Formats: sequence, structure tokens, C-alpha cells
Amino acid sequence: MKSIIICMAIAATTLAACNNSNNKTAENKSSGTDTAQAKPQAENVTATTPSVADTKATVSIKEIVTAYLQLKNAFAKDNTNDAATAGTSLESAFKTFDKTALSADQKKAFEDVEDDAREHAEHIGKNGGNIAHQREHFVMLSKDMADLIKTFGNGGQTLYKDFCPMANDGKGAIWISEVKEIKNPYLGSKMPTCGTMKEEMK
Ligand SMILES: [Cu+2]
Repeated sequence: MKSIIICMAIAATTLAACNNSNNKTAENKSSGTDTAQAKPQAENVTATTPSVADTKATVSIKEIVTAYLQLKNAFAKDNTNDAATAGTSLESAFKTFDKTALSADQKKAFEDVEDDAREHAEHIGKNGGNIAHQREHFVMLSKDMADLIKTFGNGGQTLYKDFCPMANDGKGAIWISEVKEIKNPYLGSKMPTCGTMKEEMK
């Protein structure tokens, strides 16, 4: 209980800072999408808003997203070995991703994060038993995933971008989730509900 209060207090005091950093990283296109008020309207247009990706690309990125979510869920349960397994799956999902159907813009967006994300996934895969180190990689991997989903869409699955101000040594970190409730992959059972949902990803 005490830890939850501390978490809430930190979340409240860092809210302004969070919003600032959020604006900085999201300045390219999503001004307003991370506010709760913008959501109902956005929800109504979901079905009619086409993703930039074609069907094939959406299917392919789904494998990447699925492996990432398995990884995230393993971290939420503090399970370093399952995280390693999922990390290796994610690494191979990146390796086997078929880029031939991508437009030039999509290809560039994918290649912008590909090497970085694959390397983080590989390190997570090879560091079963060292969950702290795995989670360090997960901080950067999650940013890559957010970028990918922005470009390729959510593959028909509702996804949320969550933020925990206490993760990453108090510097804060995001993750992507398939569930609305907070299940913190950085703090696990120590503080499972620390964090806030920042954005519903279309
Ligand atoms: Cu490493």
C-alpha cells in the first residue's frame, strides 16, 4: 500500500515533466492524441481510418508485436526465463520480417529501428537470469516498438502506450500493452500497477 502511494505521488509530481517529454518525443504528428479528451472522437473513426500499411505488412508486423507482448508479459511476472524465450522469438520475428511488400517510406521507417530493436531483443534473449539487464534493453526496445506501431498500425489489435515514471532508474520509461489496465513490466510484482496509460495507439 505504501509503495502504491509513493508511486502515485511520483506519478503526480512528475506529470508535468512527463507531459513535456511526451510532447518532445511526439512532436512530429501526435499533438493531442495523448489527451483523454481526444479519444472518444478518435475511436469513432478507427474503422474508417486506413493504416498506412497494406494487409501483408500488417500481418507481418503482428508477429513482431505478438512476440513483444509475450516479452512484456514475462517481465510483468518477473519471469526472466520466459522473457529470454520471448526475446529470442522477437529477434527471429525481426529477422524473418518480409520487407518486399513495403513502400519506400515504410521500408525506411522499418530500417530506422530494425537493427536497434533486433539487438535489444537478442540481448534480452541471451540474458536469462539477469532480469535487471534485460529490462534495461526493454526500455529502448519499447521505444522502437512505439515507432514501428506508429508507422505500421496496430495490426487490428487495440494497443496502449503506458508510462511509468519510476522505471529506468527514475528516468521513466514507456511500454506497449494490449490491455487497458496497468501491469508494469519494469517493476513487476514490486509495484504492478505503477504507471499510467498515455495513449491508445491506432
Ligand atoms: Cu545487453
